[in-house]
Amino acid sequence: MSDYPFGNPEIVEEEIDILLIGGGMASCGAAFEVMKWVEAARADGVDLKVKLVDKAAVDRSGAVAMGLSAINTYVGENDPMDYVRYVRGDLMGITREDLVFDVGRHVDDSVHNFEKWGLPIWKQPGDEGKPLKDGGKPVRTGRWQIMINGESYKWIVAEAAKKALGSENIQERVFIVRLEVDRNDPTRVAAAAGFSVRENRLYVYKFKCCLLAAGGAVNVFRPRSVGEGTGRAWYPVWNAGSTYAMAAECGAELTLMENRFVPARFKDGYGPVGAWFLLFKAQAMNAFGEDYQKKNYEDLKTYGYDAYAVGPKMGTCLRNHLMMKELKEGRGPIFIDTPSAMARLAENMTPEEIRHLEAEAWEDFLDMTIGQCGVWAGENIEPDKQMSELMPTEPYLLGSHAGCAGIWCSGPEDVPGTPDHYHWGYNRMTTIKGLFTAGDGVGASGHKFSSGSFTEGRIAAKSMVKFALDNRDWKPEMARPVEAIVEEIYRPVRTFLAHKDYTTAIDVNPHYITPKMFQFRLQKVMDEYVAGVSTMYQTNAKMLEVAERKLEMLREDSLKMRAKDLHELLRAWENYHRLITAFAHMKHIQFREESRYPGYYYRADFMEIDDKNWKCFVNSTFDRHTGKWQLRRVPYVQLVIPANDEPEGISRPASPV
Ligand code: SFD
Ligand code: AMP
Repeated sequence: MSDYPFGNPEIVEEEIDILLIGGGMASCGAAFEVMKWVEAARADGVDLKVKLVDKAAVDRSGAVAMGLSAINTYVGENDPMDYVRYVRGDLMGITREDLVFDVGRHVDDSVHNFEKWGLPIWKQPGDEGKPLKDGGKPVRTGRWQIMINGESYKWIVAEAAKKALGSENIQERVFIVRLEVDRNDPTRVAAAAGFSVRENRLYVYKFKCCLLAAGGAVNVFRPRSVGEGTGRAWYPVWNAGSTYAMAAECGAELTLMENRFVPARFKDGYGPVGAWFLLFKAQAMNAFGEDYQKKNYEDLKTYGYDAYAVGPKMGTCLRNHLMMKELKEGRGPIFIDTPSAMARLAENMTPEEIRHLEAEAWEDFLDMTIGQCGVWAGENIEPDKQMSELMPTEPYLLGSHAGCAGIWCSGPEDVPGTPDHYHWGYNRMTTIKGLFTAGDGVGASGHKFSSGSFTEGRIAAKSMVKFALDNRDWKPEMARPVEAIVEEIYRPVRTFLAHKDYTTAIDVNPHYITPKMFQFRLQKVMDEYVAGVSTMYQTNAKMLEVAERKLEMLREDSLKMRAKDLHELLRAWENYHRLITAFAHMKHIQFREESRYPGYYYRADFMEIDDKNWKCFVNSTFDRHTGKWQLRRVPYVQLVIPANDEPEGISRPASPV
C-alpha cells in the first residue's frame, strides 16, 4: 500500500460565481472579456468571483499549443452575411446561421487585439508595420484566412487572459471529470468536480454558471498513425471529448454529433493544406498526374451531391469525396505538387526572395505541425524538388474547424427572423441552465477556428455575467454528496489497489482493464463499424447495430478501468469521455438516414443526400442513469438569403420535420 499513497485525496471545495473550464482559445477569450463586465458589476456594488481551470498549462494548452501559421477567420473587407453563406455552403446547407453571424460580426476585434498583444500578422508590401485596425492589408490566403507568424500564438493569447483574470484565479493541471446538477432543479448545473494531475487532491467547484470549453475529441477512432507513429494526430491528442461527454451526462442537448471532420492532410505528418492550396496555389493530383477534382466532377451527380457544389466551388467534405474516389479505385497515392507551385512563385524572384519562399514553406509547418518537418527531413523531401502525399485522416469531432459537432445553444436575440427554438435565453447557454459553451463546444456553427473560438468565449462571458447577476441570490446545492463524487472519480484507483496483488504482471489482471487497452478497444470498434479509415469511411445500419452492442459492453467495462498513478487516472477519465462522445457520434449517424457529408462518412445503405427528409438538425440527449439516448429532428431555418452563386441545394426548402 505504501507504494501507492494516492488512495485518499485531499478534498478542496470552493464556491465562486463563474467557472471557466478549459484554458484554450475559447476560455482565454472568456477570461479576457469577463473581467470588463465583472468590473462594471463591481462599480454597481456586486462582487463576482471568476475562476479558470485547465487540465494543462494555459500557455501551451489546447489545439493552439504548438502555434498556428494562419488565422482562418478574419472578415475584414467582407460582409459577415457572406461569411454565413460560406459556412453554410461548406457544411452542406445546415447551420445555425444566427450563431455563425454572431461570430462573423465580432471576430475582427479579437484579431485586432491579438495584433496589439504582439502577434505578427503578415502584411501586403507597403503596409508592413501598419496594424490591421488602422487599415493595414493582411496577406490573405483565401477570402477569410490571413497569414501569421504564429509559433507563440498561444503564449500571447494566454498572457492576455492571465493578465485580465489574475494568475491567482487560474488553476492549472486540474482535470474536470463531471458536472453536477442542482439538488432542487435537475435542469440546472451547480458544480464541477475534478482532480489534480500532479497532487493527490480532488476539487469541487460550486458556481452560478460555468463555461464548458474543453475542446474537441481526438483518438476516438483508431488513428492512421499506429506503432512507431502512435501519438501523432492532426488535432491535439489531449482533446478527449470532455466537452461533449460532460455536457451530455449533465443532460444538455447535443446537435449534429454526426458531423465529424476528416481533414485532408500531408500524409504521416498531418501538415495542414490551407496555405499550400490557397497561398502557394499548389495542385493536387492522382498517381497519374490527373486533376481528380475536375475529372470526377460529373460523378457528384450520382447521389445528388452536385446540388451542393458550383463548378470548382464546393465544401470541404465534397473535395474529400472526390479524392477518396481515386483512393478507393486504386489511383492513389494523391500528391500535392509543391515543386511546380514553388517554381511558379519563384519565376520573377531574386535568389534571396527564393530562399525566403523556401523558408516560408518550412515555416508554415514549423509554426503549427512541427512533426511534418520531421517527416520531410526524415524522408529527404525538399518541397521545391519533390511532391508530398496527401491523405484523408482519421475522423475528429469538433465544432470550430470544417466540422460542426457540438452542443445545442441559445443564440443572440437580435438577428432578424430568429425562430423561438434558436433563442430561449442567454446567448451561448445550453439547454441546461447555467451551462454555457464556446469554440469546439458550440454545435452547428463551424469555421470559427482560433479567432472565432476566442470571440465566442467573449460572447459567452458577457452573457454569463448577466446570468450570474440575474441569479445573484441563488445558492448552488449539489444533488449528490461530495463523498459520492470522490468515490466515483477515484474508482479506478480503488479498483487497482484492491486487485493489484492478484497477479504478478501488473497489466494483466482479470479484475481490471488498463486505460490504454480500453482506448484500443474503443478505437477498434469505431474504426471498423462506425466509418473509420479501415472501411474507407463507410458504415450501414447493421454495422452500427454491432457497434452499439460493443460500445454498450465497453461502457460496462469502463467501471473496471484501473489507475496505478495519477497519470493513469487522467487517462482513464479521458477515455471515458471519449467513449461517451463516441456513443453520441454513433447514435447520430444511426439516426440520420442519408449521406449528408460524403467525404466525411457514408451511410452505404442511404448514399443520397435527402433534403426532403433530412435538411434538419439532429439533436440528442443522454440519460446517464439509464444509459439511453434520445434523438430528434429539429427544424433548420434559413436566416440569410442565398446569393446567386450559391449551390442549388442551399435554396431547397428545409424539411418541415
Ligand atoms: O491549419 C480541459 N486550428 C486553426 N485555427 C486557425 O485559426 N488557423 C489555423 O491555421 C488552424 N489550423 C489548425 C488548428 C488547430 C490545430 C491543432 C492545427 C491546425 C494543427 C483550430 C483552432 O486551434 C481551434 O479552432 C481552437 O483552438 C478551438 O478552441 P477551443 O477553446 O474550443 O479548444 P482548445 O483551444 O483546444 O482548448 C481546449 C482547452 O480545454 C482544456 N481541457 N480542462 C479541464 N478539464 C478537462 N476535462 C479538459 N479537457 C480539455 C485543454 O487543456 C485546453 O486548455 S489549420 O488546420 O487550419
Ligand atoms: P486547412 O489548412 O486545410 O485546415 O485549411 C485552412 C483554411 O483553408 C480553411 O479555412 C479551409 O477551409 C481552407 N482550405 C483548405 N484547402 C482549401 C481548398 N482546396 N479550397 C478552398 N479552401 C481551402
